[in-house]
Amino acid sequence: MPVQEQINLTRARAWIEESTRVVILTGAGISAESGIPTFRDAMDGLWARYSAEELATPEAWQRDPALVSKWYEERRRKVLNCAPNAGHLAIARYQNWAKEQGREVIVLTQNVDGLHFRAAKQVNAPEDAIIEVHGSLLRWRCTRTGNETTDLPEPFERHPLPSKFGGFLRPGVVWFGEALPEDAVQRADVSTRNCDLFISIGTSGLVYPAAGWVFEAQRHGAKTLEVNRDPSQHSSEFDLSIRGMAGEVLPSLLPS
Ligand code: BJW
Repeated sequence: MPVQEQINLTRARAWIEESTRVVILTGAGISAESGIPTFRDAMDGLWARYSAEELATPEAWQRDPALVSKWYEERRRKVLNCAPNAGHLAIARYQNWAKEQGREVIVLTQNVDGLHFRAAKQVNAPEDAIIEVHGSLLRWRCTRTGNETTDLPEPFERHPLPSKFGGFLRPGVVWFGEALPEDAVQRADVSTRNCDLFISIGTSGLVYPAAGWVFEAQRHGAKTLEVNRDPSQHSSEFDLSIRGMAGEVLPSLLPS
């Protein structure tokens, strides 16, 4: 490992060791090593002519609900066949370690794949400290009543699926232009304002409000650390930026 990277890692470890209230914001990069394409990776196969930004909108659903339902159902099945990787597990073990020491580590994830929860289950880590700010691919919502369900046919026999409440089932994710869940935003606001260390992992920093939380933490005096494979939108504004794959960096960075 280059000397500068070694120095950064040592400094980051010291910050983590001394921090008692930590917020971790994760993005698609943390799930890449589980085999899940990141949001801004080019799509393949039948989907190559679409862009994810185009499909993840209420307008796309209005225009062609069958197409959008099919895309999310494929992604849902893929996720169910993937497993948490070393990065998810390192975070879950760190949450356990922190809990034993009376420290707080909150995970705000933009991912809709449920892998942080599965990692937490695997190592008995606290699940109430994981907040899915963009919803979940695994829960689908009735367009008429807002009722959510995880009880879904395998595979879907129609697209979109009619819900038993008279509407159709749409994925329980947050599309562009939609509000994030109110309780998630509230927990994100409180935890970012009160943390002493904010760690961003595997996110391009392009999508708000999540991309702005690091600045909120900074304004309130937190140190900020980024772990990302490539430079992100805001890399230069973090106090420290570590370049690398989450599944390789996190097990050696986080205590367990
Ligand atoms: C690795 C790695 C490895 C790879 N290891 N790293 C302020 C300014 C400008 C615009 C706005 C603003 N506020 C709001 C907006 C509008 C909009 C927005 O942000 N637009 C921007 C594009 C400019 N935001 C919204 O619309 C939000 N809603 C909102 O603000 O509502 C207001 C409102 C209030 C009241 C009433 C009504 C409305 C909603 C945003 C929802 C985002 N949803 C999506 C789709 C979810 C469902 C789905 O998955 O299909 O969430 S978009 C997409 O982007 C997805 C992701 O969670 C999100 C972030 O992407 P992420 O995770 O960063 O992935 P990538 O692919 O971009 O990056 C991966 C990174 O990992 C890369 O950097 C790689 O290098 C790295 N990497 N492998 C480590 N192994």
